[in-house]
Amino acid sequence: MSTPQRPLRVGVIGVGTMGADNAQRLATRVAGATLAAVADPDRERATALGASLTGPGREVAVHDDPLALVADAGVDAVVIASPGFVHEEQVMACLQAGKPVLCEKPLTMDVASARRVVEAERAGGRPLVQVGFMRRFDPEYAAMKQLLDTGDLGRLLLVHNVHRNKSVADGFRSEMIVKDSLVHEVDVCRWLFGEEIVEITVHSPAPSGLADPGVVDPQVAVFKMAGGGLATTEVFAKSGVGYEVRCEASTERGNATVGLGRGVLVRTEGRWGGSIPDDYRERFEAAYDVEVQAWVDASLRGEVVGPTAWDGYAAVAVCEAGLASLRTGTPVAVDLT
Ligand code: ISE
Repeated sequence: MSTPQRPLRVGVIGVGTMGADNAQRLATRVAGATLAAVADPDRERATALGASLTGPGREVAVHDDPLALVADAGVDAVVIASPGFVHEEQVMACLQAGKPVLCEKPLTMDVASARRVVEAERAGGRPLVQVGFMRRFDPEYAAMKQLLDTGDLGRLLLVHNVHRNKSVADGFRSEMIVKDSLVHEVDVCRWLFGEEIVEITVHSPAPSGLADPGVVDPQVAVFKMAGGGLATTEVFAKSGVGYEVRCEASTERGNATVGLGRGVLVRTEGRWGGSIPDDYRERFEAAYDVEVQAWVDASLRGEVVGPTAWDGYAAVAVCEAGLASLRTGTPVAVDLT
């Protein structure tokens, strides 16, 4: 009889919204893993989270230095949910320690640092990085990708995305709408087409009255794909409505849409509708579950699945070109050398 494998002992860096969500997920419902440690410069918050998730047979260590968590001999693999500007240092530490890492998007804040991560991983000789583009794991998106890949609908010609947040924190500038929100659709389009984005234009329509002063919200981005296809995305940070994420793919023999509605759709006299989630944790709960489970399973096998460091790098490069386009309103070529 073979001995059962020891669970993957995971450390979570960052105990904000996504970090706390993933720590909870790992402690309570991911098979083959256990939450071993949390880290945050805000020690009080990390301690409170660790204490709330400590249970019979589960001790959660608390670090205020994220690099100490990476070095902790009781941690086999790391989830990074800290702000983007510290990702490079933390991912590099994981690579150096030879520990698998699931890093929330964006991989890093600029092309040069994202490139350093790709090169360091290659130099190490084995893939260790998965980037947190969770839409790829959403059952609806995954089914659409599978359908497109069968070829039954012919070639993919156009993609139309809608990405609306009900609201975002104050201080969420125009640039963050590109780097933090639009970056998801950058990955979706590269993945659905199976091609790189070669040019991006970010249009600045008249801003909504709900937008903070000086913030371009909503924005409309147009991606030109390497094979000549086009994709449009409305990205709206303070729509005031709810969390709405849709994707429609137009092909030679029909079209496919995801994100039209969840749960029970009610039709009564003169009315049709359902509910809209408030934020991404609810809309993408299943996607996060599948994503983290897939990462744990792959880490235990010594593999990486899903979006790679290269995907993270390409997304950063497209967003950087997107920022240049946001400033000028003209198309900007994406350089992926
Ligand atoms: C946030 O960081 C996310 O990743 C959400 O999925 C996105 O909808 C939101 O705009 C971002 O700020």
